[in-house]
This record gives sequence, C-alpha cells and structure tokens, in this order.
Amino acid sequence: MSSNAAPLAEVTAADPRTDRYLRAALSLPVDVTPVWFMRQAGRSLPEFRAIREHASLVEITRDPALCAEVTLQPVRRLGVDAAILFADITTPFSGLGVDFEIRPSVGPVIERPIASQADVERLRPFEPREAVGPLLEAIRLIRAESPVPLIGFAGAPFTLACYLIDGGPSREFPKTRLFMHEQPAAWDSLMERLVDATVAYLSAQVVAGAQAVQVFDSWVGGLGPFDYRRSVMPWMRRLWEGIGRLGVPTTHFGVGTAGLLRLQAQAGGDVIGLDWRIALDEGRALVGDRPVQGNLDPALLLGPWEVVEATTRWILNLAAGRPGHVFNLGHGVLPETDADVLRRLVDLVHTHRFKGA
Ligand code: 1CP
Repeated sequence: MSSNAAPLAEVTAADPRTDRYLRAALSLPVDVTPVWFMRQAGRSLPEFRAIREHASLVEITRDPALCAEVTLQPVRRLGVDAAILFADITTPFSGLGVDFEIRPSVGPVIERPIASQADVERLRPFEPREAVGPLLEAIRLIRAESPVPLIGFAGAPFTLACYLIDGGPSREFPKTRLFMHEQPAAWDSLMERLVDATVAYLSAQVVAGAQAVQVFDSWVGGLGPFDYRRSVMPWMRRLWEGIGRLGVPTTHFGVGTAGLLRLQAQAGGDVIGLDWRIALDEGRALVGDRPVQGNLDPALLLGPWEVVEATTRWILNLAAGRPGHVFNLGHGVLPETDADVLRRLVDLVHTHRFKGA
C-alpha cells in the first residue's frame, strides 16, 4: 500500500461495513462476507429513476453533487459494503476526442467508429482533470459522506475497443475481432493509447479518493485463449503494472471467462471476478487461490426467492469461510430487479454462517 492510499488506516470502526470490502479484497479475515452489486446504482432504484427523469447519465456525471447522490443511493437503501462511482465505461471517451451518446434501452453509440490507423492517430491524449473534472470532484464529495469504501472503475482496453470499433452494443463484436487480425499495428497503437488513458484515469480517481479500483473487461469472454494471449494479455499486463502502483486493491472482471481465468490472473489484479458459469471453488483454484468476487447469476433475482437463497448459500459454502471472497452478482443487476430483493440478499449474505465442510 502506498502512503497516498492508506485505505485501512482511514476507516473508522463506527460502521462495521467500513472496511469489510477492502479487507476481503486483500485476503484478510472479515466479520461477515462483504457484498456489493455491479450496476447497483441506477436502474432498479426508484429514487434513481426519479433523478433520471430530469437528468441524463452524461449530465449526472458532470454534476458532482448529483453524481455523489446517485452513487450513495444504493449504499443507503441496500446496505451494501462498497459504493461504486456512478459513471459509464464510455465516460472518458469525450476526453479522447470521441463523440458518442448513451441511447436509452440501447447503450453507448459512437458517432464515427474507428476503422483505421489514421482514426487511432486522431485520438487525443487523456488529461483527467480536463476530461472528467466534475467526476473527480464527485469522488471527493462521496468520500466525505460515504460510510463504506468507494470503488473507482474503468473499462478494460479490449472492452472499450469493442465500442470504439463496432460502434455500439453487440454480443459478438465482429469488427473488433477482424480489426485485431487485419490491422495488427493499428490495434497495438489503439491498445497502447487506451492503456495509457486508463492508467491516467484510474490514477486520477485514486488521487481524488477512490479506495479500490475495478477494471471491467466485460466482453473479453468472446475471445479464445490464443487471441487473448496474443492481442490482449500483453496490454493487460502493462495496465496492471501501472495501476498496481496505486496502492489500492484492484479487481479484474470479465463475463464468460471460465476459459480465460488463468490468463487473466496472470495478467494482473488482486481480486478476480467470476461470473456464474463456473463454481466458485473451481474458479478460485484456477486463479491460484487469489481473492475472488462473484458469483450469483443476476437473472435468478427475477425468480423465486427460495432459488436465490439456496444458490447464495451454495456459493457461500463453496467460499468456505476463508478470507478472500467478495460476494457479488456474476454480472450487473438487471434493470427489472426489485430493490427489495437486493436488500434481502445483502441481509442473507451478512447473516449466513459457514458451518464447515
Ligand atoms: O452501479 C452503477 O450502475 C454504476 C454505474 C455504471 C457502471 C459501473 C454504469 C451506468 N455503467 C457501468 C459500467 C458499464 N457500462 C459496463 C461494464 C459493466 C457491465 O459489463 O455491465 C459496460 C459494458 C457499459 C456499457 C453500457 N452503458 C451499457 C451496456 C451496453 C451493451 O453493450 O450491452 C449500457 C446499457 C450503458 C448505459 C448505462 N450505463 C450506466 C447506466 C445507469 C446506464 C443506463 C442508461 C441511462 O440511464 O441513461
């Protein structure tokens, strides 16, 4: 831990939630398993939808007080053990000179997708203060108010490239995968720029007060191990060399990554994310017994509570009461999820006791 971060020294004992998440991320013993949810802000919370009626996502990220409020809503309502900064993985794009919009019920859409080396060269170097000043101010406000640690985040270079090259949401990202092979030099210069921008972005978040960071490589599970090793992993190593120096716990997340977990762990990250397609103990073994985060199927929360409870207890028993598990969903909260079910799930995780094998 570097002196500028000191997350454990800063937390107080006033609220038992204060340091569970950070301790688990560092494989230290905890009183109960910490829990938070990817995409916990927004969508399923009525108080978020009320704000969203008069402010767009981009407007919220440019208004520090509103951004802090939206970030803290799930902490208050759900009792989770960490807050995640309210922003999108595409938020830094404007600082790179990329025009985009976030379309309701669609997601990010890029005005002029990247198709060539010349397009890559038009990207501007990322200057955090200029690009995301209000977001950094929001981090300071959140830190002053939050009873739980704040997680900063960024998209991983591959997942960002999926939007920059394919131009919008897709599950297969065919243009990105072709670009990688047809224009390898342009791919490498795009990756280099995105790594540098992401290190600068996450460093600025930590300097502003983020106590942990998570890198979302949401769509990397679409690649086979050969492509990952050749075209993505060297850049992820470089990314982790940069953010490993920040002195805060880091989480490496992806979806559909059962076949890549070993390589992802080699690339870096203190905590490795597991989706729901692999048993927690098997995933943990694949990542060399490193701390893991996950791994409940988000779709289960739309169904009978008995199934949510049984699966959650199964996951917690596979974690076996050993340090180094952060409970989460295997991917983001689905928009139709009932906030009361999320609250009930937090209570279940906090009250579950591992009874031994
Ligand atoms: O708790 C939170 O919701 C925190 C804020 C947050 C985060 C962490 C948002 C707000 N987006 C993200 C990350 C994000 N965005 C990821 C990584 C996590 C994941 O895999 O889910 C990805 C892939 C995106 C891209 C994105 N932005 C999508 C998915 C599109 C696709 O390809 O399927 C969507 C729908 C958005 C828009 C968006 N981002 C966030 C919100 C609340 C919304 C909804 C739109 C709105 O309210 O205007």
